[in-house]
Amino acid sequence: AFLENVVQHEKFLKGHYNTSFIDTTPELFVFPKRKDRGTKMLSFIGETTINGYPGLEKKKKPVFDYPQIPKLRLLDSIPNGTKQILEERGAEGVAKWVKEQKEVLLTDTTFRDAHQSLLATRVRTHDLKQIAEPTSRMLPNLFSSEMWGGATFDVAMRFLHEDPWERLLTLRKQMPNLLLQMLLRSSNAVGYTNYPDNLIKEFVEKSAVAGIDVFRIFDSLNWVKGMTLTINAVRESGKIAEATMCYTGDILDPNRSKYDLNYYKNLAKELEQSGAHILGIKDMAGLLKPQAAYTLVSALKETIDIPIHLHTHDTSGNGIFTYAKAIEAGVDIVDVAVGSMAGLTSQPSANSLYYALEGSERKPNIDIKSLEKLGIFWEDTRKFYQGFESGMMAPHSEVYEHEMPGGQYSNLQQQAKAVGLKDRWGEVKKMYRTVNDMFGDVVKVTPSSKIVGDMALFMVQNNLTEKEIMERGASLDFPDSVVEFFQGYLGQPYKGFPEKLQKIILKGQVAITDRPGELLPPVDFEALKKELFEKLNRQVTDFDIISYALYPKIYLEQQRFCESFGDVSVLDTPTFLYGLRLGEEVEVEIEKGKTLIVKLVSIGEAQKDGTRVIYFELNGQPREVVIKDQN
Ligand code: 3PY
Ligand code: ZN
Repeated sequence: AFLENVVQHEKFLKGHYNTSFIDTTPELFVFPKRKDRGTKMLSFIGETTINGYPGLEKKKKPVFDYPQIPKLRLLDSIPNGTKQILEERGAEGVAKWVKEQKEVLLTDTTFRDAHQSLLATRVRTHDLKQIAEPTSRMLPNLFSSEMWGGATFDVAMRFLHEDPWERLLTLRKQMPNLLLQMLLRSSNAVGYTNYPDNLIKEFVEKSAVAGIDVFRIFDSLNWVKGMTLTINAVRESGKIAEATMCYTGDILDPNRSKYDLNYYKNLAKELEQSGAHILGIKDMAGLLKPQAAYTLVSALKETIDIPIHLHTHDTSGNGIFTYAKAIEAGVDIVDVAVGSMAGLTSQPSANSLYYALEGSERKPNIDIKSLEKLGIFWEDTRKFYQGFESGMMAPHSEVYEHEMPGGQYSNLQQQAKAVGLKDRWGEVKKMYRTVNDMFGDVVKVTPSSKIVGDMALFMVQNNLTEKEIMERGASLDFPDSVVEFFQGYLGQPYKGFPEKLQKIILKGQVAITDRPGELLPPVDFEALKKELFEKLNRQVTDFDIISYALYPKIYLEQQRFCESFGDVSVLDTPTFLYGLRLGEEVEVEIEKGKTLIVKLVSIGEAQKDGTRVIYFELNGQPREVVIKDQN
């Protein structure tokens, strides 16, 4: 093992060694633990079989149809796409190419926002990688695939027990022809809080290296000052900076004059001047009504020269109508999802848009039969995650009232359930809007939307009204996120904070008005590397260090989870979420060419200490694990 460590060491490989190499390289003496992958995996399957999966109602494992992967002629090479345009012409070249296209271009959000919005972000890499290459072969004319960022980063570690970087690297290989796009919360990266500047730069640089081509950058308060550093970092990486403004309010409503047409025109101009290659309009809740879309896009087309990329959610059911009007006004790219993962809180359906534009010269250049085939795969795959559906069954025009982002709807619902407010969800939604108004009508998108959500939960849970907050707020302990927001740690809202409420919440603490990233001490990556190495007893990659810097607790928990249960990303999703039925047998490919056959033989009676023995067969050999029954 020692020799192996030496010859595999990066310094050794680069020839950077001399007589002190062994003395000064302590990691050479760290040997991998003998791992019994089989036992770890059986422990996880046993655990899930007996205790269920966190956040899912425990029930008998349903029988699922296995999702059909479209049959393709794999001998043909993958057709070229926008990725090759970026490689040949650079970011500016892509922007120019976009403007030259007559038809509307499409971004497919199925791999990110669609499931973030419908299934609480739970879709696993295991499923994505079944369909990534077919997607890139069947939809080579997409502008991009949005497949990373937003909530996927922390959910991957926290709930799916996988490495988000692995997902990116895997999909990058399988989709070599498409621009891969991520959602980046600017100075909040893929988290819920501001990070130091050097961490943001490092995150962008490494995401670009790992495969991201288009960075949709937004600030949760539309604060341009919070975006310029990120835009510059993306430009320096040679990738596409899609600087984005979040749409809130209603430009058609004279009573909502805070965010009027001029507000958006000025913002767009500022973002263009800040170096955006593309302007994003992020209608995260689906509030942009059709006529407003026409007015907004027409005005922006006259204001800026860069292409415009529109994102909406179909919550109200008006998504296709909104897109049709935006397309009429000249929008260049719109976000859609594959039919069976579209609609409601997700993006409008690519399939429906295709038919809606029949007869128009801007009809997208996309193969509808391919979309339908991919839809069949997703229809079955979605069923695996049924327990995470929000329960919304029909278009929900209430969204124009509560204004909750599509990506937040199912998550806040889970949060409400977790604090015992499942039956008061209606009140939570109403309170969400009340809090918005109390906060001075703020842009609500992660993380500002989370703060509005936290406050709404806090008020419903404690049966508090707006009046009570204003009258006896001094005696209340507000959620930390709310306090930090009013301290200015997410940046500055347009037209400032409501002063009276700010005083009540801060209770004499000072608020900052500078950019938070400037005030935070820079991350010492070398020190973190050392710290992690000591904690984990293994070599750590640059990706590990970033994950740890962004989410220290969750990252370490995930590492501990791996020590106990191994790499569970290899399990099929029904087994991952529900375990096994008695007598059921599954094949698990633990690495290329190496498959384990796992069968659940029987479950022992509960012992006095609450444990049960679970009897398996692993490749035909009897094996048992002991699991504590938490029921
Ligand atoms: C995110 O930031 O994750 C969002 O999807 C916001 O809409
Ligand atoms: Zn969205």
